[in-house]
Amino acid sequence: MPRLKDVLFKKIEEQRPRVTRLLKEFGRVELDRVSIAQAIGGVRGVKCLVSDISYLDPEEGVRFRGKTIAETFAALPRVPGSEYPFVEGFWYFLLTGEVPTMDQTLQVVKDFQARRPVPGYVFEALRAMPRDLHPMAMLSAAVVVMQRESLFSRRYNEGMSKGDLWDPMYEDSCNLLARLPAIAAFIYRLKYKGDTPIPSDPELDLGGDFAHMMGIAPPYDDVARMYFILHSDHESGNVSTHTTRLVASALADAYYSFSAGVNGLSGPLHGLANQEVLRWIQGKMEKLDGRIPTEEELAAYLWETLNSGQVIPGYGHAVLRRTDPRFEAQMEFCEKYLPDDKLYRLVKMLYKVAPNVLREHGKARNPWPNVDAQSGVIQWHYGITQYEYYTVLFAVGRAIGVLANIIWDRALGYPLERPKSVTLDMMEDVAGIR
Ligand code: FCX
Repeated sequence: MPRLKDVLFKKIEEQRPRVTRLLKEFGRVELDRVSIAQAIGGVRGVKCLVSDISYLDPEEGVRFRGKTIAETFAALPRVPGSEYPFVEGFWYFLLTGEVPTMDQTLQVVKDFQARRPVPGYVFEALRAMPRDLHPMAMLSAAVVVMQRESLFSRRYNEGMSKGDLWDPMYEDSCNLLARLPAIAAFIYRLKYKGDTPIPSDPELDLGGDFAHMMGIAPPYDDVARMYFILHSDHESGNVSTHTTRLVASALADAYYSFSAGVNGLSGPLHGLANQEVLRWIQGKMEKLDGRIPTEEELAAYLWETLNSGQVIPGYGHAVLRRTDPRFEAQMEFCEKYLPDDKLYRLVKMLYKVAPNVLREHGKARNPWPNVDAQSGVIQWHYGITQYEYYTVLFAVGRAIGVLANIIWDRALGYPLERPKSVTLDMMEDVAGIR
């Protein structure tokens, strides 16, 4: 049976001529134009990035390698006795675009198990950090500390040919991805459980081992699998993916690049929104002495937040124009496993009330919930009440997508990213007002 890396190399050889042809024969064909509003407005909607890992349709939501979330979950081999697929099989799928067989999946599981041990100095470095450091800062630091393990950097310094750079990028990415769950779980148990790490179980798959190292019983293993897959990729323009690819485009290795992506994810308008949702909801419940608010009280709280100039966390999206299917996938899980959970009931009520309030408010282009509106509720239910930790879970999932992207970036020889900037004077000249 060919190894994942061999299958990937075959795919790379198939894709390379497509890039060469597009560049050589059609390089001058226009994909898009850029307006002043787009240049000032965060490059919204400008088609200027390339990625085959996933695509985000405003109306339909994300497709991973052409498959919707439901199709992805249905197609991939499942962990025996579990309702969700192996994360390792999803990695195979994102990298190659092919759904792996169970045997191919188990081969990746074994490969990842062998790559799993985290160098001891990473844990020592984490232990030396102040315990009140935000867990995202800890994660970013732990990843960058591991940079000394980078094969990519070593082989680049030895004078490797450009066409082969994808190979050490693949090795670094697999090593990093295999180790991230242990690092994330270590941070959790260091910060919130009195420095009581639980060693990895070498027999378990990535999601199962993560739940084990967190010390949380099933079905949390399925929560981990679902959560990591759902958060993996959301096409390429979002801050964490774009940052990782941008840094890697300067031929920085996977450790430097992903650490930078983690820093981007830690913004409240991006990954930190899942922490903000819980903080916002808990804030309301505290004011009501733990009581669930009525719909009227919730609407008033939404207006209070909007009128004080803040955003409603977990609502709106830069690309999506409907309820995020990642929100719906988590809702399905909640309906099955925690339909009576108090917070879940509140999130459901928010889903009923918030879109109308946001529409009436009239600013957000998309009044519907995104992935972050729901994810904290599930974590809270299974005992992770330290909501500042939620974005770390997002980051472990996001690693799958961004690492797949930077392997392919090196494989297809995508160059250093370097868009052009203009001055305000120049824009006024173009607008004819100066
Ligand atoms: N609450 C209040 N105002 C909102 C809003 C919300 N949830 N969403 C958008 N708006 C406002 C914007 O702040 C903007 O106001 P401005 O004109 O005064 O600057 C206006 O509506 C137009 O913004 P819009 O074009 O709809 O959205 P953007 O592309 O600018 O921003 C984000 C998209 C996601 C940043 C925005 O909807 C937001 O701040 N949401 C809350 C934070 C959040 O949930 N982030 C997570 C998103 C995502 F899923 C992820 O990356 O994890």
